[in-house]
Amino acid sequence: MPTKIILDCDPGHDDAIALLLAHGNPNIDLVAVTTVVGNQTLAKVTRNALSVARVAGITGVPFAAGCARPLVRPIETAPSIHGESGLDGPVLPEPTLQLDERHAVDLIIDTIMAHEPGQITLVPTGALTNIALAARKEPRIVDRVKQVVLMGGGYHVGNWSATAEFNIVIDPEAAHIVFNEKWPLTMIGLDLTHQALATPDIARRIAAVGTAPARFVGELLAFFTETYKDAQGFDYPPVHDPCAVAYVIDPSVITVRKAPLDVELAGTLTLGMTVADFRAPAPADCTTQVAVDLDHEKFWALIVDALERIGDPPPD
Ligand SMILES: [Ca+2]
Repeated sequence: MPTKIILDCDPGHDDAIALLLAHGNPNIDLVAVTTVVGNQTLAKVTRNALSVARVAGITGVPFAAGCARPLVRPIETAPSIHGESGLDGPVLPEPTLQLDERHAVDLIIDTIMAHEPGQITLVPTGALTNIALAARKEPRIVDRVKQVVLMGGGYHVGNWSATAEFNIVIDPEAAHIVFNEKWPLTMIGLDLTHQALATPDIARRIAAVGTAPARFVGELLAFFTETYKDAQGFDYPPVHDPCAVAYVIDPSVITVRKAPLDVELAGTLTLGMTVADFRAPAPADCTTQVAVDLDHEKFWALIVDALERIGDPPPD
């Protein structure tokens, strides 16, 4: 049985690849896609999600727009990494899917409540604004989801400040809510995703797939490579978000370690830092774990496999 997931995202180059992986992998049943302000404004990331849906030939999946600003803080976007559109590089096709009329928070709640407990996995790859509001609006979802596998945070390094990662620090209050609910939560943080580098060999393997979606990914990676070089000093870009989807597909791709987690809200130097308590052993009631090691070959093989399965979607 494939795992049912809701992808809550802010496309975003790596979000787009996460969406393609979720669509193209047979172990995933993508039941909803929701968007949140982050890499760019809500309007831009929502349009980007729908454009990626068209590229990948995704139909029959509800897409809903969510929160247009963080809970407390002003909007902070990431054009230095993702460009003015949020998905610069390839030509973005005009969307053909209609947005679901519901707010993302309601689509998330409705989807979880319409399924038996333990059926839905939440995969947030942006700020946690929608997920936090969903947990507050309908607290019963916390017991009903199977698990939360999120891209965000890190236990020894930041990228938007010395100590904090972008998805967490742009809405730390939302992250605090999500990290403190008692659902099983896996933090796929920078410690892990900085191992998911798109090297030239990876780009060649993706190009060799030879389809329109693979060319689209190639163009995304080409842009992402340049901005990560200029803005963050990386030789090759870390492709964060699909790591969370890959863990849901095959947990053997990522080694995890159980540890209590929390989000710093009061620090002057550490706002938005995700703090992992590695004093062993983790308490028996600990529901959180962090990603430690990536099987790079297995991870990229999943991406290439998904692109091969997607093939060239028929024109709509
Ligand atoms: Ca993202």
